[in-house]
Amino acid sequence: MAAAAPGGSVAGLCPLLLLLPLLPGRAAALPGMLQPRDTPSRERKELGGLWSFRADLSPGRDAGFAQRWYRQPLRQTGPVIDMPVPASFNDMTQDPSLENYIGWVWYEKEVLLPARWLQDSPSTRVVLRFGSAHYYSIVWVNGVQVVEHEGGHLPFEADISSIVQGSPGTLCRVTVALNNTLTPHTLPPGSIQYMTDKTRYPKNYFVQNTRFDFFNYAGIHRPVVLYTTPSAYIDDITVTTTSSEHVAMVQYQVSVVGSTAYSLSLSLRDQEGKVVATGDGPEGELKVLNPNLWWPYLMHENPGYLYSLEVKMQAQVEGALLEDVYTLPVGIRTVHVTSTQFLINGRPFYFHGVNKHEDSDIRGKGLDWALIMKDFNLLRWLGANSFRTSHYPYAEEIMDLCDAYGIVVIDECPGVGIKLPESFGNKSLQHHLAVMEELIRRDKNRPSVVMWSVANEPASELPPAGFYFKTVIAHTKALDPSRPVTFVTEANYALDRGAPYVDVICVNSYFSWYHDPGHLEVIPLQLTAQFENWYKTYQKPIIQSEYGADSVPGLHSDPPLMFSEEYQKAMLKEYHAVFDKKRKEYVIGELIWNFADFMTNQGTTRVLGNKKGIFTRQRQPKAAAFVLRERYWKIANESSCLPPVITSHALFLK
Ligand code: BDP
Repeated sequence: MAAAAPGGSVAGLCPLLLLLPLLPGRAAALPGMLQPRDTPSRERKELGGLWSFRADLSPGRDAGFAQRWYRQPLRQTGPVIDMPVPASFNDMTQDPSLENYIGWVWYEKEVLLPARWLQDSPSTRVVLRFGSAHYYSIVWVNGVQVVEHEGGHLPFEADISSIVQGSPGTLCRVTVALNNTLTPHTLPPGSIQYMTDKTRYPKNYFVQNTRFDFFNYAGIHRPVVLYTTPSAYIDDITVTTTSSEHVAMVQYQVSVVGSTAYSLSLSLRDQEGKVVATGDGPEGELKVLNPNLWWPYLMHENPGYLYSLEVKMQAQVEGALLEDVYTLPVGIRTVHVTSTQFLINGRPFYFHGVNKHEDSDIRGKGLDWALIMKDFNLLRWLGANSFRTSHYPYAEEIMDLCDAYGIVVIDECPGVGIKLPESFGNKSLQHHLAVMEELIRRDKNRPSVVMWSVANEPASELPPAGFYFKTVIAHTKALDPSRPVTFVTEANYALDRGAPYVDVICVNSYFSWYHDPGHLEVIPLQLTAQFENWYKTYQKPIIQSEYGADSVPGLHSDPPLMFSEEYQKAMLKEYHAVFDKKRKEYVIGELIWNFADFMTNQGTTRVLGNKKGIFTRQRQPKAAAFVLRERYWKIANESSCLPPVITSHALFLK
């Protein structure tokens, strides 16, 4: 959304980026990325709290590398400030240059590890894991580089055993260099623009242009943990489920690293702790009689039913017997798409939900439990059964709650703002494929995830978009044949080159807002035509994946004028009337833009951010929230497979 400033020129090569090491091409198969859990064989230590922080303010932003800040405690390299983790750094001080900082920042934490983690060497493995950091990360432990990772929103980790076990009793120093520079080939893409007109800009002046509509927060956004496993360990587990009337099958695959002489045993427990099926070996099938299916919120009186799959590995390593245990929550459910319906467990599912952002005051995109809980309580108050992770993967902690509460998720990768022709080239494509691999590796076992979204509003009418999306979608389906795949489009139905490859058409439109602003009366005609055109062309079910209007809370006007709460309400009602006709045919969902107001770049159409929330950024309802609440509960009552009418959301609050 950031416009190119006049008088500027896009630099061919940006000095900031010369510092970004090039990662090797995609590995054949990624190692596992199981969520760290405490189990009888594994321990965790959270590294949250205050870290030392230093933005590299040198002209080339490269002093940290030139002076090797990772070789010593950061405070010895120059002035540091305390920085909370997890959190974005941008809003943490009163300094506008940190708010808008682009380039390398440095984080550091010193931590003492439990002696038993270090003494059990070589049978204990110590791993350092980041839930996410924006965007390019290089990590050192005690001055030794252990990992680098490209991209925010997804986890990465490093085995640091050999470094920490060499010096027990000493502090373990974790140093992170993070760069939030975006290029046409990162996801999301962006570009650095140097302003060379000396009469208008100071020397070396540049801005980062992005084509997405949220503030580009940066920092260590999700928990950093140290955890242990035995040196032979369960590396990955993949689970898929099928079910017929009284029997379900849970197919599993387990990979082990560190030994070839191992045995695996599996037991699946229900919520009472009763073992309902057992298995052994690295792959197989568990048979569950009369299964408790995983149902979406409001579709069943006990939504989000999760079994626990306990996987036990025993391995011989150099004469010693090592045991590793990992417990994975498993929901049994199926997903199918027909030309007019989205079926979960064979029943039509209608998405009545929201689009969200990871965004809040002060914390930016940093994980915050209080905010997470408030948001889930608001979602359930609203009667929302689903959301899209617009426009990037959300924290694992959020996804856990979707699994547990039965909130259905369209899981979107950070493919937002793919607009420039150069962002459709091979380099971008390879990175996009790698990001899909990382996303699927992380979320493949989650019952709440019913569909992958590979992008939001790309320039899908451009000629290279056809091959690009054909490839990304085919790759996604090859990695996970069990889920439908989509991307979210705003292109004209007749010009879109990616739509032939999706399973569900997800379309965004802002009639009476960006188009014909102020003219609510055009909505019935234009929205009906939108649906009919798409359906006629593709015969695929359609989700209205975004629609909305900004409203400034407390601004009133009758008749409704743009930006008033009344206008947002009136726009909703016009859209809803059309949805109600078309959901009898092939429209399978409506996701409001947006759940809550959120911060964006500054611009002439943004008043301290995007105000299309039905809740304020502080999570207070606007008038539109009550309209949606009434509607969502009504739809839930009509479509519920429960015998009694659902009258209270309290019934469903676990
Ligand atoms: C849509 C984008 C979304 C924006 C929204 C808006 O997908 O990210 O925030 O427009 O402008 O096109 O409010």
